[in-house]
Order: sequence, then structure tokens, then C-alpha cells
Amino acid sequence: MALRLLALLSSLLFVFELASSACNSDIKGPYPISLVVYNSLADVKNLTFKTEIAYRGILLGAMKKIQASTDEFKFTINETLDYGPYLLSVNGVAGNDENQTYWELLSELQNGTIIMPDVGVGCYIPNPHDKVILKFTKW
Ligand code: B12
Repeated sequence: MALRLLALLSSLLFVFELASSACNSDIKGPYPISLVVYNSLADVKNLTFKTEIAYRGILLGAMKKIQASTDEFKFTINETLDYGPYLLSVNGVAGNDENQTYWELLSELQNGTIIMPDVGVGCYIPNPHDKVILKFTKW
């Protein structure tokens, strides 16, 4: 009887160890991305920032992290009901309906392709090594 109980306990322990090692291997760590601030309408130098983003974390989080770490990057957003945060200004430069200017969100993937995400900064999930570009431009 005691032997049977011991066998049962050790097989339970084995199943538990298997399950926990499977879970641990599912945990994925943060990855690097960079963020470029590019004003296509003025003759100013681009700024580049590097940070780590949590596995499948949102761009807005990475932007907040950069903002907290340096005085060279500040941004403002306007929360909208339907699409979340709209990027209004970067480093004091704000989009403006009258001049038809805005901060466009682009991302250069690791293979060099530049995409225009079909969501805003609150929903975009950068890929590892993405170069996210905030481009001040006209529509
Ligand atoms: C016109 C338009 C724009 C114009 C708005 C300028 C203006 N003042 O008119 C410009 C060119 C600036 C623009 C930019 C972007 N847009 Co846009 N835009 C539209 C469009 C075609 C019409 C919106 C509209 O006028 N609705 C009618 C008015 C009466 O309603 P409204 O609520 O007042 O509209 C405002 C909001 O829609 C807001 N807005 C526009 N785009 C976006 C995007 C985001 C993320 C947010 C939060 C707000 C927002 O600006 C409108 C005018 O004030 C819609 C698609 C559609 N057919 O509806 C896409 C749409 C809303 N845009 C979209 C996107 C993705 C963007 C960008 C993120 C694209 C990019 N990669 O850069 C950027 C925003 C970047 C930033 N700074 O945060 C997506 C949003 C999807 C989502 N779930 O996030 C949509 C649905 C198009 C799509 N791809 O399917 N956009």
C-alpha cells in the first residue's frame, strides 16, 4: 500500500515538473527596438533612441519608457474613444489641421521593409529590432 502511494506521488511529481518546465519555456523575454524622430518638414537632425520592449508589448509603453529616461524625447497624445491614443506632438512640434500636418507612424522591419501600421501608437506591437519612425509630415 505504502509502495503504491509512493509510486502515485512520484508520478504526480513528474507530471507537475513536466507542466512547469513547459510553462517556463513559454516565457519570452523583452527585445530591442529603436525609435527615430524625423521631421520631414524642417531642416533638423533626426533623433534616435533605443529601448527594450516587453515581449509583444505596445509601442506607447516603449515611448513612455524613453520619455522617462531622457529629456530629449517628449510627446503628447489625445485619447480617442474609437482608436485610442492619437499622437499629437513630439518634442513640442504638433500636428495641425489647418496646415494639414501630423505625426505619421512608420516602422522599418529587420529586412528593411518600411510599413505604415494600420493602428496607432497604443495598439502597434513592434517586432524585435523594428526601427519605429515618427515622421512629421503632411497629409
Ligand atoms: C482622415 C484620417 C486620418 C487623417 C486625420 C486628419 C484630419 N484631421 O482629418 C490623418 C492623415 C492625420 C490620419 C492619421 C493616422 N491614421 Co487615420 N484615418 C482617417 C480616416 C480616413 C477618416 C477619419 C475621419 O475623418 N472620420 C470622420 C470624422 C468626423 O470622425 P472623427 O472621429 O472626428 O475623426 C477623427 C479621428 O478619426 C482621428 N484619427 C484619424 N486617424 C486616426 C488614427 C488614430 C490611431 C487615432 C487615435 C485617431 C485618428 O482624426 C479624425 C479627424 O480629427 C480613417 C478611416 C475612415 N474611413 O474612417 C483613418 C483611420 C482612423 N486612421 C487610422 C490610422 C491607423 C492612422 C495612423 C495611425 C496611420 C499611421 N500609421 O501613421 C495615423 C495617426 C498617427 C498619429 N499621429 O497618432 C486607422 C485607425 C485604426 C485603428 N484601429 O487604430 C483608420 C481607421 C484607417 C485604417 N487604417 O483602417 N488619419
